[in-house]
Amino acid sequence: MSKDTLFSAPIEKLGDFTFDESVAEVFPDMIQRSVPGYSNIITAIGMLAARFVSENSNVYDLGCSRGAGILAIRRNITQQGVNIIGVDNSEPMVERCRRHLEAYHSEIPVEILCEDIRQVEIKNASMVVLNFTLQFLPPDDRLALLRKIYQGLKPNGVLVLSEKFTFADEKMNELLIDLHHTFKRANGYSELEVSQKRTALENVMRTDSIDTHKSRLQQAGFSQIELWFQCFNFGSMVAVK
Ligand code: GEK
Repeated sequence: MSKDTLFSAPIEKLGDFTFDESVAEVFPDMIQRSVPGYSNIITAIGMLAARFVSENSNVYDLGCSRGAGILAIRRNITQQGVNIIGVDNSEPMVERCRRHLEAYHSEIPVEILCEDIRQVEIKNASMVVLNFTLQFLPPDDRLALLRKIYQGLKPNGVLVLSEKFTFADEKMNELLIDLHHTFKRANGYSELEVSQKRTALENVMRTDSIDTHKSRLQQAGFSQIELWFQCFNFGSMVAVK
């Protein structure tokens, strides 16, 4: 696995973070060392798929990156007639995702679309995954996407929404951010890497509070919503139609 050293040397003009070739190359290492609980969440996505995916339905992974969520889903479903659709608008990610999935044998059809998740049609879905993707959409576009997902889900279908959160209480917010940075340093990132990455993400990733997510999901139509996992300022929610 290629190691993420993208922010290890001082960068004079720190541009906005993008999912380009170099990020796609080191992505599995980057997300594993940067997102507390990432592998637990991927495992749980597989468990939720086993429960919620229904026969003859579609499963969507929106912002699928290199396909970790799709693999977990594919390994855990025995239901017949299921189609998995992965969507990502980064060409380098999509290319690697397709290659990665081809390396494992499965009878379950998977289609990887290189598209913007705001443009794809969601239909006949029993499960939709937004694993750390919604935070990269402009805030004004988030409700419309969730509405589209709600409309495309079948009754009893599930949405998994994982995000980095902000917290209303300033002291708590600082504490959880600080613990996240401690987590990154424990995983081998230097102070410089942590701070340069933070700056690069500033304009690209706008995080919401758990309350904002809950009320937005309600506005989109969901009535059963729960936070099922949290580690520091990262977490994952489930919403059932
Ligand atoms: C995982 N879910 O490994 N349309 C399509 N894709 C997008 C858009 C958009 N508008 N905006 C961002 N992306 C994955 C991890 S990473 C999370 C998801 C992170 C894509 C982007 O190209 C990237 O691959 C992904 O969303 C976010 O479980 O890097 O923190």
